[in-house]
Order: sequence, then structure tokens, then C-alpha cells
Amino acid sequence: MRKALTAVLGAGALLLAMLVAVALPASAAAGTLGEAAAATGRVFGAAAAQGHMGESAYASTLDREFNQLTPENEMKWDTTEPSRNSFNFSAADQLVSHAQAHSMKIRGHTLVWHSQLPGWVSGISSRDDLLSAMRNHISKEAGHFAGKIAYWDVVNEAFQDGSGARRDSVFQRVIGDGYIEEAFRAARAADPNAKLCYNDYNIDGQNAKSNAVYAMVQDFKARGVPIDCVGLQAHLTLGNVPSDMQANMQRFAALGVDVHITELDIRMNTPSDSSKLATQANDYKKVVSACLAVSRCTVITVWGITDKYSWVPDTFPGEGAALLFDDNYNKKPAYDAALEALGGEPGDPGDPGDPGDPGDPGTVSCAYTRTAQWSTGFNGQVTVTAGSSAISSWTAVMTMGSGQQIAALWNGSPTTSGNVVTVKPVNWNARLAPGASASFGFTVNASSGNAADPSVTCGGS
Ligand code: 9MR
Repeated sequence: MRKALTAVLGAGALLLAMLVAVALPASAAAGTLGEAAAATGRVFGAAAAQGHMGESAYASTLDREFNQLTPENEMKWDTTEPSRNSFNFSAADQLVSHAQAHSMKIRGHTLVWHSQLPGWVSGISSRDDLLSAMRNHISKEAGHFAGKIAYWDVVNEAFQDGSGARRDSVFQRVIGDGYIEEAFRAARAADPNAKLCYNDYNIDGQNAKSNAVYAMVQDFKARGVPIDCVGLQAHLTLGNVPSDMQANMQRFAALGVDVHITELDIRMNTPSDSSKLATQANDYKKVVSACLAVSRCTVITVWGITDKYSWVPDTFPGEGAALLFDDNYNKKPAYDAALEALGGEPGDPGDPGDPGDPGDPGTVSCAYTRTAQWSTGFNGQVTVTAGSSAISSWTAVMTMGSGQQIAALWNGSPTTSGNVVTVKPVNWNARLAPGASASFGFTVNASSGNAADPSVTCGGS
């Protein structure tokens, strides 16, 4: 953006140049997710697996981009206490040392969960026995890591989808509703400095399940049960970021807890293509922007570093490509979108792994301009420019302001879904030689005002 601005400044535009110089901060915009998040007072993290840390691109991408780490499996009960009162923290300790050496905050994941639970726990049928086993597990594990953990997912996934009823688990059956607060009390005692979170999926928007979690947090706050944060996992599917995600985060924040996006990924049917990647970029942008709009949303963590090792294809065959880096650790359009939404500046020449640089192969950049306006609408134009390689097609995804509709669009082929308009080429402007451009134009009817411009992301193939 700034580079583009500089490029159009003519020698005569001295006044404008001075204004721009005054308006921009003295330091360069952040070029990594962690730096950009830090500039907003947040952290941007990734789940990481000790088993992949020997792969240099894996570790170097983690170290370069992220300032928070969540062990993907290494702190789960089946790993840390496979038999009763016999603890093994070795894999988790290695990840914790790595994170500390790189000044990353650490999220402990997770103390009490129905899954990845050893058989000896599931087999306990006495309430006192299970309570004592759970308290011992929490006290030993959170005690072992005390002082090193910024946030603990104390209890994970305790509610059912749909109804918002408690999930059936050995803890629920044998201890009853009170097991969650018992777990939080034990965690506070074991590590008074960690922020204690409840973490779940499908609570990203407002629904029966998030309502149930909301009611629990409200009750905990009213009764002094120690809870500091709620984790929205945000395992999302393409094009389906809940429109009320920001409002949902805000209502939790209003209860006096922080809100964390803890396991973000946005999966698609594979293989990916430029259109899906552009939609995904727009989705990531929506999630990051929603977090930035809520002051108590302080953590964004993606559930993995590279698509290569994501949990998604194992669990949802035929789906994947859900993360910010592809199988070869190249930054995807979603990476640039997330970084830009954080206020960073993607695509600095020489950035490792960045195929979005001008001059890098196979990618496109796009620029939007408003070409005319009147009180109830405006005309806009988007120019798509190929990088140093020819492309055979491109996609632009525009998110329109509220109350805005495309009335006409020329030199492109639009499909509209809600406020998102996906524009593909017409047959004669699909193929672009290296550095060549194609433009499409459109007219917007804006019943509630013409102030907002669409936000535009592009992809090429
Ligand atoms: O990513 C994790 C994968 O490697 C494990 O096989 C799986 C086992 O259930 O857990 C995955 O992580 C889950 C996380 O711990 C809790 N929320 C859902 C995540 C994806 O399944």
C-alpha cells in the first residue's frame, strides 16, 4: 500500500508527500504475523508438534512468524499421564524450551478433555476417585509447567453441538456438572499466574452451544470460580465465518474474560484453486478483523504451521488446505490477508517463502480505485496484475459494504453470495503475460451511503 502510494507520487505532489510522511509511523510496517500482532498488543500463535521440529523449514517458519506456541498433542492427558500418577513431560518440555528460547508465549493444551484420555481414567467409576485423579493430574501437570505457561486450556469441549447440553464424558457422568469448576480451582492453585481458559469449537458465533458456555462463564464470574478467558477454536469451513463472530466475542468480553481464537483454520474441498484461496484469504481477514475490533480478543492461534501436517485431511477426507502456509511453506493469499488485516505489510521483496512479492512467479496483485461517485452509489475499478510468470486465470473477491449491491459489472464475470462478490475473468482477459494487467469495472448502488469501498483480495493461477 505504502509502496504503491510512493510510486504514484509525482515530483510536483510535494504537499501530498509531506502529508503522507506525517501520517505514517516512523517505523516500517511489520512484516511477520507475530510482529504485526505485537504492534496491536496481541500475540499470533501456531500449534506445533515436537515430532516435526527437526524439519528446518517447519521450525524456521514457526520461529520467524509466530510469537505464541501451543503444543498440538504433547500436553494431553494420554501423553503426560499414560498410567496413573506416572508422568512424562519430555516432548512438552522440549517444545516449551524452544518457545522460551524464541520468546514465544505458551498455551497449555489441555488439562481436562474427554478425548486423548487414557483408559485408566475412563474406567474410574467412583466420584471421589475421579475427582482425586483429576485434581492430581492438574496439580502435577500445571505445577510442572508453572511460571512458563501464559494460558491454560483447563477444560476442553465440554458441551454438545446443537443443544448446548453438557457433553457425555466420564467426568460429566461420574463427577457431574461441578467437574468444570473443580478443574479451574485446581488449575489456579497449581499455577496462579497462568490465565485459565475454557476452550471449545462451534462457539465462534452465537448459537445454543456458545449460549451455554456464556451462561457458564457468567455463573463462574458471579460465584468467583477462577476463569480468565474463553477460547473460540474457530475450525471453520470456506466462506462460513460467522457474521456475528465479533458480537459473540464482545459479549464474552463484557463478562470480564479475555477472548482467544485458539485453533483457527479454514478448510476447503481439495485441491485448492485460486478462487478458493481468494475466498479463504477473505475469510481469514474477517476473523482477524473481528478480533482486532474487540479489545479483549488478545490471542489468535492457527492450528498448525503448514497444510502439510494439518489434522484436517485425516479427519475430513477430501478437505484441507486450511492454514496460512502451503505444503512447501509458501505463504498463501490467506497469509497476506491476515498480515494486512493486522496492519502489517505483506510482500516485502526478499521475504522468505513469500510468493506474493512483485516478481515472484504465479501470483497476482490487485488494486482498487473509485472512478466516480454520486450520493447513492459509485463506480469502481479493479486492476489485476500478473507477477513475473504468466497466469492462465485470476479471481478477485470483493466484500461490499452494508447496503451495497453491484448494479452492473463489465469486463469480468461476477457471482454474488451475501455481501461477497467473486469476480472471474471473461474469456479474453483471463490469460496474462508476466507483468500484464486486466481491469474490470462496476457500478455499486449504495442505499445506506456510498462511503465504504469494497475490500478486495486476488489470486492467480
Ligand atoms: O491436531 C490434533 C491432532 O493431531 C490429534 O490427532 C487430534 C486428536 O483428537 O487432536 C487434534 O487437535 C484437536 C485439539 O486438541 C482440540 N480441538 C480440536 C483439534 C482438532 O481435532
